[in-house]
Amino acid sequence: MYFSKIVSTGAYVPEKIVTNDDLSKIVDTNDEWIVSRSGIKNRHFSEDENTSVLASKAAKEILKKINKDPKEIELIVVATVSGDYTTPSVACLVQAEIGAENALAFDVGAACSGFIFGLSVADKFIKTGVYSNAIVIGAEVLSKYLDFEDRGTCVLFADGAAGVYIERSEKGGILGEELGSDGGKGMSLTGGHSQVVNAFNGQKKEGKDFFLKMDGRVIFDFATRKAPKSITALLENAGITKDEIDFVLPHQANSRIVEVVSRKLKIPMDKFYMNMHEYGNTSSASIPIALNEMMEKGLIKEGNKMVMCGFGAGLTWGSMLVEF
Ligand code: 4VN
Repeated sequence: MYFSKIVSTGAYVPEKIVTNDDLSKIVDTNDEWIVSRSGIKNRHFSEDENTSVLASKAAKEILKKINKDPKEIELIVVATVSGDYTTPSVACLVQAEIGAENALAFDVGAACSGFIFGLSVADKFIKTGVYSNAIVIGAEVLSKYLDFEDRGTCVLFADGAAGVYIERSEKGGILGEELGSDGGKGMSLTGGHSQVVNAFNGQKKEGKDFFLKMDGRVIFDFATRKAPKSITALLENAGITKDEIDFVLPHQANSRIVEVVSRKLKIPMDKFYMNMHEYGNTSSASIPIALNEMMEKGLIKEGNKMVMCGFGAGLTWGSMLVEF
């Protein structure tokens, strides 16, 4: 059995920054409300770049750093719930755009846990010796699913893409994971419903089910219960204590949720990395955008141990222990 080591990262967010004040001009909200409830100040919204464009730009960033011929990439996994098309997948569009013609390419859809689920799948291909490297990207253009008449959700979500290049290694890298799903609560965070309308069933398209809709209370309770449980189980299974963890990188949904998770785990807030104030909640992209930022700031040193933890729509959750 092999391990998958995170060798490099890359990110791309659309240029346009939308502030809380910008939003308060079109929805009944204000900066104080958004910051105090979520920690979010700014977010990036795409003007004309779809999800595969963001993902391809992130992939090119990654390739530039590792100085590798794209033809040598063996696997591309894109985590997304906001692909340009139902088909082709975003991963296939990225493959063509970056010229990774020898790579297997497919998408994984698990919303806010998507990057962790995608990394888990790629890790299995590497662990079992099928492939020796992979690019895993989280990419979303959620702005196209936002209902700007729903002030509870449209201020939270945003657009962006980022990812990692992982490679076969004899030790280190991904050391453990704890993933799960609770479909029973799935209807508390929905979006992009495709209704069964055809020429023979007499149905007409109606309703707002295309838009992202969230029962914030249910998701908040789920996240603050599940994330600490999942991280505790992950560390127990790996035989590692909390003190040995250098960083916790949570899904960047809401700073208040992260504070509760920190308190419950008794892991101090200064080990948790947060950047939702600049990017909002970019679902699958939130963890890799933050990871790339940590890398670029030089915060992560050789041998450091990190727990990444995604949680959200599905409902789904996933924690992963990584040694750099
Ligand atoms: C994980 C979480 C969230 C989320 C849930 C609730 C929430 C984000 C509810 C209360 C509200 C402020 C906002 Cl924990 C979303 C996802 C989806 O990525 C995943 N914000 N809030 C208030 O009124 O205080």
